[in-house]
Amino acid sequence: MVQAYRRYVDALVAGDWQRCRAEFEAWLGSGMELRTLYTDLIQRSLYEVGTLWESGRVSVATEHLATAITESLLNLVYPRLFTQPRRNRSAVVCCVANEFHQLGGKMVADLFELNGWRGYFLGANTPIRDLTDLLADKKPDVAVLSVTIYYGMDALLNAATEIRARFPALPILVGGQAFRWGGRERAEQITGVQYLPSLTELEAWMKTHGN
Ligand code: B12
Repeated sequence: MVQAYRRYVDALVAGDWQRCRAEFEAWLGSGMELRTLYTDLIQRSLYEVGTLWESGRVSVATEHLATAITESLLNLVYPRLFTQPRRNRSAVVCCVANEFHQLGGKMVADLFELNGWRGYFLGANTPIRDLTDLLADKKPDVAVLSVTIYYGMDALLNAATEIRARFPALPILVGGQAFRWGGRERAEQITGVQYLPSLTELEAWMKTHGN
């Protein structure tokens, strides 16, 4: 496992899509839970790439290539996502305004699908007005906001406040790396907002909300 992870990261940093794909498919074929694959391979490897980039050991271009490879690999998971019985529940998942880190939110939406929910994923940088209009249209059972950059926390709080004003009873889940630096208390002061630290807690939440 350790060696397989190392082979994968080396291939990722080398920009070698073929080797990444081979390693990824081996993990996928091993029957490993998707949540574990997402955290132990995908998340871990991108955090490592981030550290390499931050310390100047890989370029922005290398980081971009690693991210692009990762995004393409996530599509290989699709056949697995829609095999569960549908549960007549849905979630709208998005990254707040000016938030361009979208892989975490994508994983969250995938996990909803894997558990039989409809997981609408809006991607990066979603303006609040468009988000609330979409919520009015789709009428989901929960709105989910992801934030990575800590200076995006105000945008998240604004989005949650706007959603609460327009949809008083809609549960709002929030999460993402930005919460490492704080923000949970301020977010949970808004009625009906709950912070969840991980995909594990998210699956537990689904089980108590209609799963
Ligand atoms: C790829 C990347 C980018 C790409 C993103 C492209 C894309 N398509 O997503 C681009 C090039 C856009 C980018 C830009 C920037 N980035 Co960047 N980026 C990264 C990198 C390397 C990987 C991000 C990633 O996908 N991680 C993997 C995912 C799966 O992890 P995750 O987001 O944490 O999600 C998991 C959990 O948090 C959770 N989760 C997420 N949301 C939610 C919600 C709920 C409800 C729940 C339950 C769970 C949950 O689920 C996921 C699976 O477990 C990180 C390194 C890192 N540590 O992540 C830096 C990093 C996040 N970036 C960083 C920085 C500084 C920037 C820039 C400011 C750089 C710049 N000077 O321009 C800009 C900011 C752009 C913006 N306004 O958003 C810093 C942030 C530091 C900080 N203190 O905030 C990091 C940490 C790099 C570093 N080590 O310094 N980046």
